[in-house]
Amino acid sequence: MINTKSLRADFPILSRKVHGKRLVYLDNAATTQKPMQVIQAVKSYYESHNSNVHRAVHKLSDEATEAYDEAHEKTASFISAGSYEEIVFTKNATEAINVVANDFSRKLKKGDEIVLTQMEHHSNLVPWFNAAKMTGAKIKYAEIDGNGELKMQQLRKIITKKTRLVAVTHASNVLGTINPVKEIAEIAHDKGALAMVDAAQSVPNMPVDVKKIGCDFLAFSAHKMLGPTGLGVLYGREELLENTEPLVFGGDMIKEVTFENASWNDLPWKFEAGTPNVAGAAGFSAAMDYLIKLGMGNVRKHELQLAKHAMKRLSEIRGVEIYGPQAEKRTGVISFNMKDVHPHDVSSILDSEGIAVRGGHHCAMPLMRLLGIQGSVRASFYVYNTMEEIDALIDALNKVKKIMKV
Ligand code: 7TS
Repeated sequence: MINTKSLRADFPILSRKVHGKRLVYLDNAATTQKPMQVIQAVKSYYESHNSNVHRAVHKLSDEATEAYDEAHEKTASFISAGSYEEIVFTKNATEAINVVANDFSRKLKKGDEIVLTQMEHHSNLVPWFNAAKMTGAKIKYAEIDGNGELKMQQLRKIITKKTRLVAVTHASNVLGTINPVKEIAEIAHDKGALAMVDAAQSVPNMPVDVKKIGCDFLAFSAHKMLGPTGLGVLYGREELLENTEPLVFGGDMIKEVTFENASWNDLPWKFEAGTPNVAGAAGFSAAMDYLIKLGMGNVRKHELQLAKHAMKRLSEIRGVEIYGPQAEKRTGVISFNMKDVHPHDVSSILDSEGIAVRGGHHCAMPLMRLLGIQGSVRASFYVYNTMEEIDALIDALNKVKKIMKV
């Protein structure tokens, strides 16, 4: 089990005050806080090893290159990919999805179909709109039921011989719903389609094994799993990445350049044009080490405990409506609304109590429309959150009711 008491001491920001109150940080689905080990890794990189990678033959460049390449290898092992060649570092999960969508926008034909779900983040919607617009391909949606879970029967029906790709979130950033991505990848493959998983909300929160899932592509961000901002990951099966066009062109992604032409570097470097985020990679390695030490199974258990407690306590407040499935079927993400109070008002009052949650559409406007709401309040938990912090959230929500007279 996770011992939050000793673990919290690793996170300097958790001891700061907000509006004179102790910080209760419950906005982890947006980004997580960073432990000293990660901050130290970035600092030590700049203090002692800073150099460019994959070019000069001097000691510092060797060290920077080693740190950067090692981060790829660690990532491959973290999600059980075949090798570091299958791990592309991008700016964030959004860019990772765009690499794949860009390639599809060159290859799709009129009449081809892409299947998405109604619970996607804008990052796994808008790039596909662009691919569809460029090619005349059609987008279809797997629907969700009243519990915020995918209707698997309907999903099976809309994946056909015309489907080229099924792109689905592993866990919803609004509902918390964990989707059966292994089953979905199997259904896609049965029809000859590829399967892409948006794992921005799953790799940080539970054990994820790309081989077990059987997906073709998978995307996530370091900053949602204790790592630095500015670093994302695209996993792709080697033979698929070999046949995927780069999104960005320039230095370091080439093998040979003449005045007329260029050939691409080996995987994964052909996707990593320009000077990459080496310091971010050093920090990300430290973040993965931290999570490996905790054990991703324990991370999942801890979040489940918090989600159960939060759902029980939230449902005791009259006028609070929670969206999405029961705790066992979700990550530590809970979206809710308080009757007759705008989510921004709830978030503002919580902020004045030192409690950070997100209020709004959570970059999932179509899902909001489907739920018949403009937005929601979202509390999302991570390894350092405690039962007492959830109780503080509940006390503050009761205060909201008093202030708003509802
Ligand atoms: N996919 C999902 C499911 C997400 O939740 C997010 C970010 C992304 C993709 C994009 O990740 P990025 O690192 O490229 O930004 N979600 C959120 C959120 O829920 N609140 O802030 C960012």
